[in-house]
Amino acid sequence: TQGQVITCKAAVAWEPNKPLVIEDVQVAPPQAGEVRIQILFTALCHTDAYTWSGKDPEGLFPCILGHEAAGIVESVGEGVTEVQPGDHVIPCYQAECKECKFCKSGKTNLCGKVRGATGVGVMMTDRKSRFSVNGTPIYHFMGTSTFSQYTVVHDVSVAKIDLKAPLDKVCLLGCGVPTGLGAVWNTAKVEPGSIVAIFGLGTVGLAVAEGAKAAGASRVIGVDIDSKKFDVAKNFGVTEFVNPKEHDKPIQQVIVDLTDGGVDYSFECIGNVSIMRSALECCHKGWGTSVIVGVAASGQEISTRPFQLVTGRVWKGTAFGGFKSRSQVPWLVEKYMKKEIKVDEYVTHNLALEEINKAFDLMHEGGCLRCVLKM
Ligand code: NAD
Ligand code: AHE
Ligand code: ZN
Repeated sequence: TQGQVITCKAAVAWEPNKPLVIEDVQVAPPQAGEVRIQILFTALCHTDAYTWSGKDPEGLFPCILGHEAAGIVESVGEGVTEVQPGDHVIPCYQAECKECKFCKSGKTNLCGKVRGATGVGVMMTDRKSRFSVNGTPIYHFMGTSTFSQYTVVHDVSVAKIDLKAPLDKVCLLGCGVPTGLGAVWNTAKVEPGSIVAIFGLGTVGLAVAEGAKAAGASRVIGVDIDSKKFDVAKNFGVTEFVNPKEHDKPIQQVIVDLTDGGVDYSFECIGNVSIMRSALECCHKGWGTSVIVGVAASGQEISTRPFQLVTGRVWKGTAFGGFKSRSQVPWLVEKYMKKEIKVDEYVTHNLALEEINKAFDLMHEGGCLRCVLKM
């Protein structure tokens, strides 16, 4: 198949909010600096639902969504040296070129090399898509488009992993689990003994809990409006629960009262700007730090009284938990293989690609953390 167009199945989002359609998609061969990957397993993340909803200012249609996956390199374009056909890989929506201003700064995991193309659904070299359906181009998404049996990505967006790692599990290391762990370890740098509050106990929030427990947090307060999340959250390190629906007071006040003045660290893992405010304001005066992880819709803005910051609270954000993707995803895979981090526990459902619309329904029903699709 090397050098040839591959026709395979992919779930195409033709329009916002309209059910995805399984189409025969033509996938062009990789050009210079590109890698064609056979995706074997992909999970769904809340961000896929967000872009599908039409509220993502970078959302373009028709497109192939998906960004949390694992697969095998099928072929590589000219000049690609770091991976070869047969390698097991995780596509990384946050690239790492190791050469750009961002990569060299040592201050961020963001990479500038291909971001200008991935934000507009095309590949760098010719600003075109490698996907089409009967001649109609289909946009890429986040530089990954994993809801396809074959995808083409930039070489700076591919992490090569251990051949022994089970791809149906480690696909989760493409987004949600690293994001939560890294928000704690890299962005907040939670110290032993800290009091932590987590808003939203989906996969990202539970990975924050797991990271906080590993960092030695003394109390991990989980906040969710879905009480079903509470039982499972205990297994990830959450020590106390608060359901905002059971309180009349603003939720930040409830948490301040529970913690003698506020938490050391809080994490917003929902994407709701009013909860982002609560998460900042439940932090302790003088030092409390709040990390925004959730992705909010186009047009939404955060606000608080500047006095909150003047009096020492700190507002931060994180993308992919601050992990450098190509360098650190293989390390996360090793940590999983050594049973130092959980992954299997986040997989609550397994379906086939053809059932992808059902998988999106499950996401909104609660009781579902990650649904892994077999391609
Ligand atoms: P999810 O849908 O599985 O989990 C969200 C949780 O929030 C659910 O348990 C839900 O019950 C709860 N919730 C909803 N509204 C609430 C409210 N008002 N108060 C309290 N709890 C509420 O989502 P996920 O896949 O875990 O992703 C979480 C967020 O993180 C999303 O916004 C996603 O887009 C974002 N995300 C960001 C990054 C990043 O790099 N920054 C990476 C992955 C995901
Ligand atoms: N296009 C969106 C931005 C969405 C966003 O913030 N994405 C996160 C990853 S979410 C993964 O589930 C991210 O990495 N952001 C940094 C980046 O470079 O995109 C919007 O709202 O505009
Ligand atoms: Zn994601």
